[in-house]
Amino acid sequence: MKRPRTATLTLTALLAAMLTALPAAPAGADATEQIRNGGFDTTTEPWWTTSNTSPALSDGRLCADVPGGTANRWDAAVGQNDVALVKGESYRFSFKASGVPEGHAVRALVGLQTAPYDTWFEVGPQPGASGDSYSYTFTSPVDTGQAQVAFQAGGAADPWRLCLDDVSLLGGVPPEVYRPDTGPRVRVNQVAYLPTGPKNATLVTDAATALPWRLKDAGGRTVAHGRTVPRGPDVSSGQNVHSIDFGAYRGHGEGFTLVADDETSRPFDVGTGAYERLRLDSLKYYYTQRSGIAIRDDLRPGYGRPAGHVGTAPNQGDKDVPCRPGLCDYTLDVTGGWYDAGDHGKYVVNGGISTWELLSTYERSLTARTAEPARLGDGSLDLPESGNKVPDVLDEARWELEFLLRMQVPDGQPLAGMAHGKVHDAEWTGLPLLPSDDPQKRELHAPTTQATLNLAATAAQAARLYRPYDPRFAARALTAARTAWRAALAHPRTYPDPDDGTGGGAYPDDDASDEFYWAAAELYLTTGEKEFADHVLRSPVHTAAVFGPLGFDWGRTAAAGRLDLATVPNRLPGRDRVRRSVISAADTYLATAASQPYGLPYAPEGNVYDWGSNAQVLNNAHVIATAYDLTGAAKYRDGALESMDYLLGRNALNISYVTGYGEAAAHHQHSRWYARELDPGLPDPPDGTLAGGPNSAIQDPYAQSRLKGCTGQFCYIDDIQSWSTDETAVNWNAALAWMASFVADQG
Ligand code: 9MR
Repeated sequence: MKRPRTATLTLTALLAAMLTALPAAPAGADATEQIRNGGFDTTTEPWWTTSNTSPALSDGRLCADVPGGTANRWDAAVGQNDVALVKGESYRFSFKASGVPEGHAVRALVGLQTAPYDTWFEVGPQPGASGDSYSYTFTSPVDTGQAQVAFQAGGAADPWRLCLDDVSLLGGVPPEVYRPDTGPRVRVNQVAYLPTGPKNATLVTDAATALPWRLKDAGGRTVAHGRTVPRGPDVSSGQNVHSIDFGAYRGHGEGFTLVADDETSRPFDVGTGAYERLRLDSLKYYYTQRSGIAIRDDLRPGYGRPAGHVGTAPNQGDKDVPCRPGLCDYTLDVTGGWYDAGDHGKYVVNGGISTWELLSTYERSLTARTAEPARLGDGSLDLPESGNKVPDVLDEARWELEFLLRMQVPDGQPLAGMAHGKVHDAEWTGLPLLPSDDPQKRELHAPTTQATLNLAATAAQAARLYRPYDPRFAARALTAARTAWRAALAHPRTYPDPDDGTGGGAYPDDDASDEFYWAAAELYLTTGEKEFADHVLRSPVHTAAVFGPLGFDWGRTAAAGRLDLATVPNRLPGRDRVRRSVISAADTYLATAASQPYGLPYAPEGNVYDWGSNAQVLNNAHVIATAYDLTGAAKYRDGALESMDYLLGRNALNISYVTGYGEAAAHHQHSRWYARELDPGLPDPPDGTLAGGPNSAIQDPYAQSRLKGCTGQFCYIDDIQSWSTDETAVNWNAALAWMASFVADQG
């Protein structure tokens, strides 16, 4: 029988509770148990199991023999339905669990008991044989009487036994106050400073006056010293901070630390090697994001997996994909490309900017004074295509380009020449889920002007870059780009539906003028034709301020056109003004960085960090770095280098946002297949994976349960459930790859 709730917390009481509660504080007097018979003293009723197991009473516990050989976590489960949740109320979810043999993770969740099975809270502990106790607090994002508490245990090759006891969901508890472990108060780039580059750090302290600092080498010897500069309260973190400049030190080596205010920083190198590695790792990331091809374990040890979405059961495959009902009556082969992020969707819009930034990483190596194209050459990325005499970064980008070309509406069909916006699952799928295990129906979504122009821009850019290696592909790309351009002109306002977000992201955008500008710029740079120059020159975007505080992104693409007009050789009338606009944007970003005690060229309005802020920081740094490529002025090089410090540990959370780089680095990014946090048989994200980063809007329930009221930089949590702060995505890694390559070139 369901027990009634005894009291409702008022909002004021909730807020008071939030301010005073400590982790693991005892439940308040009005806390109410929502689970019926969580103790299993005499019966397992009303708990259910999937039909491949049955609930057995054993020593006052519920035990289930989980069969081996099922595909998904939910293929073998124990649960209880009809649990009531109140929106905004906090719950303590606790249970005891044991697993024999050990080593199996159980997915414990609170979610909707019917389709589409929304998950509001989930964890993936690995219980030991003698039993472990677990306790979590979360806040319900919904009002419902149809919640389910479930323990999913499927997906293992061999059978195992799961036992549960003391399952409890206590409502009306004070929300847990989450305090991130931020380690030592001296914040440094945990990876490396360049010997000839700037070296800055940030100290969190209440001290109002300057303090001494010491730089120590690996042997503990002081190699430099000085005094901090008090900076007062920092808006981006809410902390009181000092800055430390140890740029006068010109030695190199590993294992340095910085000591100030009785705190010792995490260790770091002074050297360039880490950036050579990061340049390659950030690009190698794309191979394991590939769809439509088996990932070879010999090329990426620990990451081998079957091809995703090629039509092998349970996949429905991307070979013959229909449109959403009523949209079209053809099917397309849209195999290949990269999975966008932690989901299995493939999006032309986000694929476009990602491809552009990878191609630009390569294109910069052809034009920038500090670059060497050989660093990105054939064999650099350990790809299946390595050895084909084509630079590996072009091989990787081509995997996506071929997919983008497949998304074009065929001749003879309505909207011929436009590009479908995206292909993804009909419904959102759960985690973890290998691409090859996704059973969902795949669907093409409506063609859009923006997608069409993403195709035009990247295919035009590809046409000039692949010409020396594969003239036929280059010609095919240019033809597709021209076709797309004409189709976009014919349908200039066919925008994506902002509500089309079931089973995949919406990528909403109600302005295509930036995409028109970008595509015209790329077509002009490749062909030199007057039609495209005219479009660029007549576009209001050409003279508009396109480098805002949030930088450029999938929805703000004008910067891509502007940067290429500034850097790729061309004869556009008034090109000098174009270059000056990049340099003056870089000056603004430098001023922003100088005003920030953490040194980042990012100060969003109202301190509202945007979704994917880490990539926005990187893209602002990309503009500063481009000003260096254009002018050779050291201040731009230094500003771009200093931006990396923030990403690699000089931040309020003392975390490196790049997996495998730095002593405390993000490694739980939201992904359906780098999901070690939920399934020990799966890997963490590969080294060189960037996390999305602080996002003030914290849209996911997990982040909401921990971070409500967070300030700027603190709106981030490294947990696989936090899809709004901690996802991986192809556009974000492209920003990292471009910058890592720039930094490596400064060695
Ligand atoms: O990166 C996107 C961010 O700018 C948007 O605000 C957000 C909501 O529309 O979507 C992000 O993109 C996600 C996409 O919709 C689906 N795949 C994962 C992407 C990264 O989180």
